[in-house]
Amino acid sequence: CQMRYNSSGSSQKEVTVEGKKYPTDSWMNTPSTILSAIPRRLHTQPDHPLTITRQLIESRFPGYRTHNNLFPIVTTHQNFDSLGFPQDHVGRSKTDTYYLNANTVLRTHTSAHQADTFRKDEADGFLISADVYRRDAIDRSHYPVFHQMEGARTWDRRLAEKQGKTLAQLIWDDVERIPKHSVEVSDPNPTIHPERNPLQDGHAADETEAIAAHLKRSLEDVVVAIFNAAKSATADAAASEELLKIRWVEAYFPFTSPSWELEVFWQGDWLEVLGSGIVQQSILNNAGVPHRVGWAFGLGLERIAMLLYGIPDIRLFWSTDARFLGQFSASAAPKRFVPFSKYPACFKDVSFWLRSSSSAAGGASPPLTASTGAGFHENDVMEIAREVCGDVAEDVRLTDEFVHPKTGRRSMCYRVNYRHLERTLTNDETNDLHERFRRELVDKLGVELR
Ligand code: FA5
Ligand code: MG
Repeated sequence: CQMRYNSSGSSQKEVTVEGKKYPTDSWMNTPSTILSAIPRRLHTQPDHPLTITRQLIESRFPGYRTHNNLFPIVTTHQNFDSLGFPQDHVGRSKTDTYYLNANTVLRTHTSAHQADTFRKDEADGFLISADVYRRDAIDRSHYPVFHQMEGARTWDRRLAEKQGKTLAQLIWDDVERIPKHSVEVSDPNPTIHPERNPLQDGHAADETEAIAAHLKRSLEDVVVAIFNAAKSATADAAASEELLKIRWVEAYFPFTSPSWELEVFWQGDWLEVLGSGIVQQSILNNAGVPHRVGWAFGLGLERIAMLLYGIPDIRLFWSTDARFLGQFSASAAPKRFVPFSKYPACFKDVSFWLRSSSSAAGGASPPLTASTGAGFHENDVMEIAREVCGDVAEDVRLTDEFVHPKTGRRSMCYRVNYRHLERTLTNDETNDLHERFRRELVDKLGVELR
């Protein structure tokens, strides 16, 4: 593992990505390690588990147009404004998003292409699969580069008129065409809730109910298909008896209302696999298709692939080790992933004092949050861990935090779980990584080690 953090990136005047030049400014916060993921295009590599998963999902949406080669560098307009993100939304912050300059980001979600696709492509349905980039936590289901599939289905109101049906009737007819399943789904909340999950102006309740039914049935069909494929991938009869448990929960997105997330019970806990909802009419109106109304979803392809194959750690998708890649084939039925033995983990703690902030002395201390103290944000700790340790950092978590009663200074303790996916780390290697991690925390964040 090499030190590749390039803090002088921000003083470079421009950056070139696949032949395209982008001017950089004080917003530039994208390390070269992240840029180097762009050419990988895992979701289009033959026989890669993400490609196979994508194709399996695509096969559940016949007639939807697919887009798999959209470039990841987009404008803040595409990523945020076109979707109605307010100016002060946390998603826009440098702590959460990789910027090249004030107007240019690595897309944080495939929704960045929604408006353009509605405008360009008057298809009833489309699916966009792509790599997305986020400054985020480090653990076995989160990675700073991952893959999403965006799906959308809209109906032309004029078609209902032509057929002499109401829009709701037209949509319910389409709901009937989706394959039925017998899995019990928990969905305790009303489709529309006046405060928490409101109906949009100009949408009738019966239309929204029909669109919601189409959305939910379509996505349940995907999860059931994946689960059935996963079941037949398992030789172990006991494991294949496992029941699929799924639930819908209310959600919020600036670009849909009402909105829902779908969760799947996985390894003893609920795993969120997608966000979805009724497309904000303003997006369709601005895209020149005001006569259309419909739904959209965004799902995490890694999360689905982990369910399908039993892949235990999201870092594995980036492996070029034949012991990983050799286990997947698009031309054969999926087989459950067999880990090539688990190498030992090594936990190490680092404790430090934050730079004292002006508000820290006296005054009430803010509660435990990711962002606390003078400009401190947990995602910066995560990024330093990634930059110093690469994929050897399996998990980084806050284990302790307190405020000194007299000085008001805040102390944090993080625990890093070091584990190589392909071999055993030596003690010297781990100690060396941890020492470099500690030094970088001091250099980059100005913390004081304890
Ligand atoms: C979104 O990104 C919305 N754009 C989804 C959407 C689209 C909503 C269209 C409505 C309409 P969210 O941030 O929850 O939402 O991410 C969607 C999915 O991506 C998650 O459910 C999860 O499966 C996956 N995901 C999110 N963060 C990570 C990560 N760091 N690593 C791996 N997968 C992730
Ligand atoms: Mg979410």
